[in-house]
Amino acid sequence: MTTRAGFVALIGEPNAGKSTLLNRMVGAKVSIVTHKVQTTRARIRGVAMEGDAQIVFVDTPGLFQPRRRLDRAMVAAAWGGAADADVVVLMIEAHRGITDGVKRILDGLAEIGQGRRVALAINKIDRVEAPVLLGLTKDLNERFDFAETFMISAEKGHGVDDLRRWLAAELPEGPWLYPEDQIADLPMRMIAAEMTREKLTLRLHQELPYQLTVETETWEERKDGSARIEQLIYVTRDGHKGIVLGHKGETIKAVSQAARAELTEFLGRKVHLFLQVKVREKWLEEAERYDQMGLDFKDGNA
Ligand SMILES: Nc1nc2c(ncn2[C@@H]2O[C@H](COP(=O)(O)OP(=O)(O)OP(=O)(O)O)[C@@H](O)[C@H]2O)c(=O)[nH]1
Ligand SMILES: [Mg+2]
Repeated sequence: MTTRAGFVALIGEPNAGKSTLLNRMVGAKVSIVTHKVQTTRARIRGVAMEGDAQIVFVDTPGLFQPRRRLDRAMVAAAWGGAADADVVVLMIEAHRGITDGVKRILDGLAEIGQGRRVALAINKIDRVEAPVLLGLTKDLNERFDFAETFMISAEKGHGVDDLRRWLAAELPEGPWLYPEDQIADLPMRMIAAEMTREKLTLRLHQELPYQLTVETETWEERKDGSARIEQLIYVTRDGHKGIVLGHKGETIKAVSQAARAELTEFLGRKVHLFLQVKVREKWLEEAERYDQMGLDFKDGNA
């Protein structure tokens, strides 16, 4: 049997639907998704099988103009993901079209795209009419030499099978990179921290989700088969701590319940989740926090 294997990086502006597509390809929720921008912070690998091919999808943080150290480290991680991949998929939001951000990404792709196949995936086609898609396809293909264009809905699943089949055929021949039943390459404690961060991001407003990080402190396997997990939520200010806790602790309680439910489903066993909020003014400038997130601290240097 001739097997194929390789890496496919999903890149695009924040909110393009990269994580949604990764999860659909893998068939499980490996990467967190919210309606807010800059949800994904590091590279997240998910494994999908297509016939005799093993496709390792690499979800990346959205590409935008970075301001803070964390932003710069995220954007560097995203471009790094593209540079390391066999094939790159650029995801564009159908209803937003060619934004300034998309133009900047196309410029960047012209640099790293050399000798690498880049496919275009116009996502969220459920939000526009067909003529819009044709115009957008034409315009984008005039701006960049895409190997192929796909019109998809990562959320509803349209066009996703075609994209997966095409990607599988593009990968080089070679042995699989992961055991056949492995779906993600991310430590469980990080997946667990991400789930909590997703619930926080969904509940908290404005800048707060961007000012916090979640780390799994302890993970204890209990004799009864359950897992006891303690996590720390770092915030930058005392006021933020109050908001995360909420009136009479209601917010943190709701977050904890939602995260625990998802973790329980993911692990298929009982989970005891304990969340604690800590004020750490300078966590955004601490190398250890970046290590925990799976980012390179030095990438954030101005
Ligand atoms: N209508 C529609 N919404 C979608 C589709 N795909 C993704 N979304 C939504 O778009 C939003 C962003 O999705 P994500 O998968 O988190 O986007 P992302 O590109 O990973 O975003 P960042 O991690 O912030 O870079 C979520 O609310 C998704 O439900 C789609 O095909 N159609
Ligand atoms: Mg994402």
